[in-house]
Amino acid sequence: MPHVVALVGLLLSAAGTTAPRQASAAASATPGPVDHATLTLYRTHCAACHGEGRLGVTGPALIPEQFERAKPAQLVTSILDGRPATQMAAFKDRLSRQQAEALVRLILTPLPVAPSFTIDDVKKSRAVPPDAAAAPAPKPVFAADPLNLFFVVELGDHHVTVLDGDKLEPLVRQKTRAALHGGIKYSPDGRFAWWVTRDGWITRYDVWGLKPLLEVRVGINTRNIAVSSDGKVIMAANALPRTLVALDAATLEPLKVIDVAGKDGTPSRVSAVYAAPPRSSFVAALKDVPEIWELPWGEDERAPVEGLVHDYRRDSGELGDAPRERFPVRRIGVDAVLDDFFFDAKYDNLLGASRSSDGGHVVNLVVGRTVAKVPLAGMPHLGAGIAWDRNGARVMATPNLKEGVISVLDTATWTEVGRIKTLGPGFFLRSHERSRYAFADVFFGPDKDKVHVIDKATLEIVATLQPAPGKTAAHTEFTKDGSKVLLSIWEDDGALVVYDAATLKELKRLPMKKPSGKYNVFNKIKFSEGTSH
Ligand code: DHE
Repeated sequence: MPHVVALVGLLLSAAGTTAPRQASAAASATPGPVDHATLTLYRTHCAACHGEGRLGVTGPALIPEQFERAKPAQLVTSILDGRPATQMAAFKDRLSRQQAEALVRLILTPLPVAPSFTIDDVKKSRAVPPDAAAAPAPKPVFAADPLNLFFVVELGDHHVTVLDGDKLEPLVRQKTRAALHGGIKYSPDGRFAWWVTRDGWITRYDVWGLKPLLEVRVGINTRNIAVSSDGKVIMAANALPRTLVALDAATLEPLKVIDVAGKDGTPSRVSAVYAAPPRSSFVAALKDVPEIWELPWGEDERAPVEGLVHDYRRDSGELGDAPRERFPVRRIGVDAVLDDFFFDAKYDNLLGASRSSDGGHVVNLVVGRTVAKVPLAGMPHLGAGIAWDRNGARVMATPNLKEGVISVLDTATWTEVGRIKTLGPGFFLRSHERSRYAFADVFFGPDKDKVHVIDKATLEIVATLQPAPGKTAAHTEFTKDGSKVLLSIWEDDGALVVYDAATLKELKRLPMKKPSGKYNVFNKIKFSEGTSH
């Protein structure tokens, strides 16, 4: 890997020009100068798993972008004590606290040149995991309804548990790479699943065979993936490097790596990528420039996209005699950087959250411009928004990461029709077409062990569940028929609690290790209005 060698050179030269710092018992582990002794420690103890260039091998990349949310003291503890349920061993018998702090200073020092992950790197990473099936199973290896399976992510020890959604019993517990984040994505027929880790590893999984099939790495710090509604393409959104990566969904061969930069050339991280089935396109939220990108996924990019009122490329004369190009980028300029999107049912409009505190912006994808602004409080978590019909209007509701409030908006007028006060900020909201209730957690603050049950007609909180006092309770998902709700007790010694969705009576508790998200195959592939997509 030539770029890794180059990076080691840059890393060494950067360290060499920096004055070594006096070691002291009080030295902090915040970023700062790094000396050659620390680089030697890194090479001796870390490089085999984390790579000479700190870009990750079997262990994750050790660069600041990877640890934006971690405190230096936590990283020191990870080095000295190891990380439970990962391959990260405890180094306290080999390293002093000062040495661990020096290593954390190195880890938190940016690389002099932004690391790259090229299409060749993607290709080379493609591999068959050791526990993979030789081929997809010709029929389900279980008797359960394949469309009523749940894939439950257990963050505690990096597993995905597949549950029979009728009996609510585990079928298999699949080991995954560390730090799986975001929803499990399914092929349109529910036959295959894909998931992605924060350090860019995508797994293709055989839902009938209950075995992994293939893996590929698409980046160093990946945000999420989306699957085209024909099931043929996966698009991955990266924060590092600043790229979108299109893959053949079946073979995980890279089709294209797209550098992401604004019209003026400013490189941008991608916040998230979404599939917009009626538009046959992917829509990407960019983190550093005020643009939204739309990329049609069809093979003949000059053919009109089905469902588009105007073919913007034909209208703008953009097509001309240009050669056919896969995944051409349509840039939609917006007034502010928008990340975290909610889409209306037809995917004509999206509501994007502006982090520059002027609330939500409604962008019409047909005409390609902002058509409304919505004064939303705090930091709405639009990706977790849900929709339903209320009093003859189509409404959507979004939880809020900063304030104890759920905003309810009319999606025709984009005006606020309700504001539900909760016990604190929350992460996730869930419902189902057949349920009168929506479930909202209170992820942050002292009431994190409570989950509100909201009547979708009156917008009132009709019950507050507290399945395990003192323990975080969050993220619900309904069974295919909407009759039961599964809720996580989000702790290492956690559980999945099953409730009757109408009576709210607890039916069952399945012990699990920090269960986070759970994804019902049917609800996901049918784009249920009560779940995120
Ligand atoms: Fe997530 C989904 C971004 C922190 C658990 N989160 C997503 C998605 C995005 C996102 C873009 C949609 C992915 C998809 O399914 O396609 N998450 C972010 C952030 O920007 C944020 C706030 C900061 C960050 O670290 O990136 C963040 N998320 C977290 C957590 O701290 C959570 C609670 C624990 C974790 O796993 O790191 C967390 N995010 C989740 C879960 C989903 C998710 C469980 C899937 C929700 C769903 O029901 O679809």
